[in-house]
Amino acid sequence: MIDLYYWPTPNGHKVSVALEEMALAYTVRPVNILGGEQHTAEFAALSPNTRIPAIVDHDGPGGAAHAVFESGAILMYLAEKSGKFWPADAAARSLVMQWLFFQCANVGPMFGQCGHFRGYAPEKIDYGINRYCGETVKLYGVMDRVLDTRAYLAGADYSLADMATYPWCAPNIRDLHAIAIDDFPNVKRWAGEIESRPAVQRGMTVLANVMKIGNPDEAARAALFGKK
Ligand SMILES: N[C@@H](CCC(=O)N[C@@H](CS)C(=O)NCC(=O)O)C(=O)O
Repeated sequence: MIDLYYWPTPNGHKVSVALEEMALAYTVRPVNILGGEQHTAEFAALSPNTRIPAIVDHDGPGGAAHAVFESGAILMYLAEKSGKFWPADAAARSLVMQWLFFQCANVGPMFGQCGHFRGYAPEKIDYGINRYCGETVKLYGVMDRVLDTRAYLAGADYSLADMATYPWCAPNIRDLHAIAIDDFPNVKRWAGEIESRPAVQRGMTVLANVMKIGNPDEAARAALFGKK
């Protein structure tokens, strides 16, 4: 059994979607990041950067419990464990890794900061909005061009790269980032295909009732963005 330390955000959704896609049994352990639960010593022992998601696989390598933090590393661990979405062909696997790392190193950080400066910063700072939302639009262009040449980010098959990237391109997140999706028709087609997958629908709705995007109150703002 796998414990999923989670809150319903794009980085959390990457892992809930992957667990559903791979049909791995899991128990959700909510970590209310608006209430500061990510800052407990217990959680920091699992996730040293005190961010969700994290997992504990109670049947890990050698039968021992194994904790994993960082969503990209979690997806790779789960793919290896399940033998699903882990191409045997080295070139195909390399492509999946390239686009998974593209998500972790570019899409996540830039889209995250775009959302922060557009939706959460207490003052409107044009420099931050222009810098990060400009990068976000640029990254939509990169994805749109690659998706003009193939069905999914890493090739003809749906992969870990798509599981990692889609939650950051879901309709409510696009709204937060003020993305005009009709400007990116290939991303629009790709996102539509992914959101019709039953496992994606299940993964994207885990604890969906507990969090709405935007407008954190003062306590949540301190938990998320305060001095740590
Ligand atoms: N690079 C990390 C990023 C994780 C991350 O930023 N998680 C956010 C939620 S989407 C979080 O836990 N924020 C709480 C905080 O910063 O205190 C990953 O991909 O796992």
